[in-house]
Amino acid sequence: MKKNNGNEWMDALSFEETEELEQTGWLMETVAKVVNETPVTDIHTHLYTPSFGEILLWGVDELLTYHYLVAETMRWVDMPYEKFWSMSKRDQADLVWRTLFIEHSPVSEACRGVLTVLNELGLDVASRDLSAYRKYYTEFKKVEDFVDLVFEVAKIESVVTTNDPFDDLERSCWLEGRPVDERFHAALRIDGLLNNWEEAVPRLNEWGYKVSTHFGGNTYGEVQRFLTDWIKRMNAVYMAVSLPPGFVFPEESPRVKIVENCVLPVAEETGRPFAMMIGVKKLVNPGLRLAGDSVGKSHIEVIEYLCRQYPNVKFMVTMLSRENQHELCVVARKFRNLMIFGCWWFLNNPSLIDEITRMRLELLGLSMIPQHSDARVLDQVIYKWSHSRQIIAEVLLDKYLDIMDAGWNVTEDEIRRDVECLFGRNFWDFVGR
Ligand code: RAT
Ligand code: ZN
Repeated sequence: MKKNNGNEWMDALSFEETEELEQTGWLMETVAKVVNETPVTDIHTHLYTPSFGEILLWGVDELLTYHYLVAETMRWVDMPYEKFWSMSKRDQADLVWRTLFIEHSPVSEACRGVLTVLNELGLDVASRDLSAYRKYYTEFKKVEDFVDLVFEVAKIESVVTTNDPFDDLERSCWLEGRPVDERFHAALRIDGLLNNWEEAVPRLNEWGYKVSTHFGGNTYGEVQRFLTDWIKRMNAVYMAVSLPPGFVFPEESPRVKIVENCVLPVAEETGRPFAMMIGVKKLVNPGLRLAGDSVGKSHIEVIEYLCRQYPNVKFMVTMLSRENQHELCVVARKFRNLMIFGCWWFLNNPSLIDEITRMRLELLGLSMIPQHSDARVLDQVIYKWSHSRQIIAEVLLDKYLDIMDAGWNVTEDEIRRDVECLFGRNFWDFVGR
């Protein structure tokens, strides 16, 4: 075997081998290019349309106090949780920066994410100069300008936000009828109804929906009215809930009664999918607040049951535990009213995105939604998408190479079509828009 010395080694290859090599090079370049340029619809975020004001988070202090990083910081510092929460945001950010970036190398995915954001925004990451990063953000006079920049850098076309009528801050924004940027689409989040019925009841009554804790009178009809009112008010593209690992259906519980008698009928009637995000164990460590949730394995039979019993309802599902991923792909093969999406939360790490995306492509081909960002801070869409695009490109390339080995050829237009499906069309077709 000759050494790679100029083009000498290519001379040693047969015509077929040279052609194959060229084809592989073309494919690598084209897949990377298409995956990097195709605009994304980010189907699950915690962002808000800019007119909602301060609840749309952005900037380096918000990046540093992301709850993923708070959890990592608290492993190193010997500080009561309450003391941390009593600190100002800036002091919290300083502590995270010192602990995770200066005293240790920032190798975790959430740390790396901060670096990617700063780097893609053109800041000098090597300088480690937190005050320079803070200064950069003060130069944006209007959040709208930063939104435009982030959408451009991340190549995002639109985002779906998580909108909770039980959250007083955002509720008032909706009731005031603040204008919604057309790139921001709402998803009606209904954890408040399904996971906390006892507390939801007095609030619903206060808002004019006559419901009772034990489902007397026209409670189901009134909850349906609440859901349809808010779907209309938000022009919501789907309804969503996060659920514990123990979620089962059917069952004698307020949650299941509401799903069965209110959510599913409204989903069917409005054509809006019901998105279930299953597997979160809330507050296993309450001191950590938002950072205190964990993961558990969930029951796949629930998805089989719901998809079979309610063929006219569209379900979007993501599961939090790695152990559920294979069976979830298999169920998606059985039901076209099921769209699986994203590598959620603790799964949004390169090694797992790689594994899950491969598995999905192998079992479902292109009929799935490979990723969402879950961004809580606007800037995060930059890193979440740049990291995911890189992996999706690698996995897709492998899959195209495999079919090329079998004699198939793909064109650039076909690659573009495929990536467009993954990055937006599958979602919009599924929700029927
Ligand atoms: O990923 C997260 O930030 C979690 O805290 C949750 O928000 C989760 O994504 C959810 O939507 O419940
Ligand atoms: Zn989320």
